[in-house]
Amino acid sequence: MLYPQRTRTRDLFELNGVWNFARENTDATYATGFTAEKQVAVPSSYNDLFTDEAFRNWHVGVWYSREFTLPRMLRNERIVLRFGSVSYRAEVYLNGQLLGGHETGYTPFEFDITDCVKFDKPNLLCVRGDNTLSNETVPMGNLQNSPEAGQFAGQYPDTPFDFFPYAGIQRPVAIYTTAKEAWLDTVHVETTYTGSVGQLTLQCKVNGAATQARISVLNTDAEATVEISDGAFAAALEIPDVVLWDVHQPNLYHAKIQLLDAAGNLLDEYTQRFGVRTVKVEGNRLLLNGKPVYLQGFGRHEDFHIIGKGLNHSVNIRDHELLKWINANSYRTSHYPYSEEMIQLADEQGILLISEAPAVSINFEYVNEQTLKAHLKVLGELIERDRNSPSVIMWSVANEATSDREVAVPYFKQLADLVRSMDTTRPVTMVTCKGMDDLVTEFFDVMSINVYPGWYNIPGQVAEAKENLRHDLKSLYEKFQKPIFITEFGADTIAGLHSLPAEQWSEEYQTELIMELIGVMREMDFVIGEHIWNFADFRTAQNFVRVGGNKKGVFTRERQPKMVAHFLKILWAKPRYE
Ligand code: BDP
Repeated sequence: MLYPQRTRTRDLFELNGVWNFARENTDATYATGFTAEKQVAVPSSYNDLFTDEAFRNWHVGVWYSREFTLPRMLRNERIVLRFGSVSYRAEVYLNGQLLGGHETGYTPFEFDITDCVKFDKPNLLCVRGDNTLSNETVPMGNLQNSPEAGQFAGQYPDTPFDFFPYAGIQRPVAIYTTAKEAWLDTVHVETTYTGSVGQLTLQCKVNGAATQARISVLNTDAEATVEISDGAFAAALEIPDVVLWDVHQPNLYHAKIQLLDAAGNLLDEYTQRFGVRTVKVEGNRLLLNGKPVYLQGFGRHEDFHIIGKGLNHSVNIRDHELLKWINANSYRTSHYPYSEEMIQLADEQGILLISEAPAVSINFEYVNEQTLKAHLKVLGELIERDRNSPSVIMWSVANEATSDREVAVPYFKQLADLVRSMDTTRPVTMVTCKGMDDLVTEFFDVMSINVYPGWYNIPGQVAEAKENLRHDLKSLYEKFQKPIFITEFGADTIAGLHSLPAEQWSEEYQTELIMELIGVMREMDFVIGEHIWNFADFRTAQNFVRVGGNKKGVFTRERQPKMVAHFLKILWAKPRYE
């Protein structure tokens, strides 16, 4: 599915703004219109907008509605309604008619509404959202397990993961048009280079009557015209004197793709952005354009006051500003696909992303075939969505599954196989907390591990925590013989709490622990990256270990630095490999 854009042949407008909102708490029919309980913002999570606890923790059916009018000049166009994401599942009705649904939040979906849209009066759009999680959703939820039976069990709302289950229409809603005769459906870009010549391969799918495709890479001499057959075409182009995409020079190219009919008339035009770069794992190094790169940065969340996980360009800009300020070069989109707009910013600003499927805390006590089906589906949608983004350098298929159980083995093999069948240009990983007991590391290029010495184990004892980490890293490497990426480590810290000598929860403790553990990681040549948990403090479900959320942020939830940020800024100013 393409990201929507306005071109010579396509129109685009957003349906964001203020919509009507109601919880589904009667037997009334909502799909043909309903009495609003509240007004709601789109995009936004609905949970923190209102003052009533009942709205905040509401996770079953909710309804959104609004009207829109289409101008008559679009009468002869094909009209598409597109959602950036609705968590967790959506059903969409236009003028009372069911268009369809989508499951698994965090990925986009769209409907061709050409046949049911009206031009002589306003159109009524009603969307049912539902964030009920179960053992068959990814992520899982409502497992009703006892605290012993799984991670983060027994909290409210009942989620086995450590972030608030925000919900609603959290990303933009748009209408775009194409010509009815023909339109470009999908574009897959792959790039490499030989010497100073960049190589671009395009694989595209097309609908309708176009017979030829003309491709030109803007501001270069690269162009090609190819035949379309069976609704598809492929093209290979060369870019002389290529400027590679890199962290310090995130150079982007634009491939203009035009679909033509037999008489040479333009039917569709779309511009696909791309960067020329290669990424691979070789020995104990992650190579970007053939050069080793050490990942320094964070695990993160889409999370902010009031809007929850709603897209907000200002917050995104501030977050990337802070990443640049602190000299980070990368982050993981823990624990789900972030907005398309955020990935685009990373492409533009040269930030490396490990793009993660929304499979956090998969517990094999509860997994069945449906869980695997949902997991494969959303992983496929994520790869399809982000595959053309140069900033995405690695796929992470899951975070902290109970991957020490035999049943996890065939499950993760299928996930790794799916990724490799779709994309052979990026390494694949799975983030584990099972250490030496992990049974699925063999399927992945990099062993990504979450470790909490000095916090969940060996609390308050930095020297012992270091010794423990040193020992564990050595044993893991000896056993698995893979480069190790530390995807999480850190300490909850209340901004403004100080203590000398350092003790848990103080800014001094977070600083000392993080800086000392990094020292140990850097003793090991096989460690390819240090990602601190977390970039910023974030909201969680309620339980007795979280005081107003998770406080492991290096920045506060307001995006101001804690003490450790200043130390990291100095350390990270000097790249690990020259
Ligand atoms: C890990 C999880 C992460 C949590 C973190 C923590 O991957 O989602 O927020 O620990 O406990 O288990 O802070």
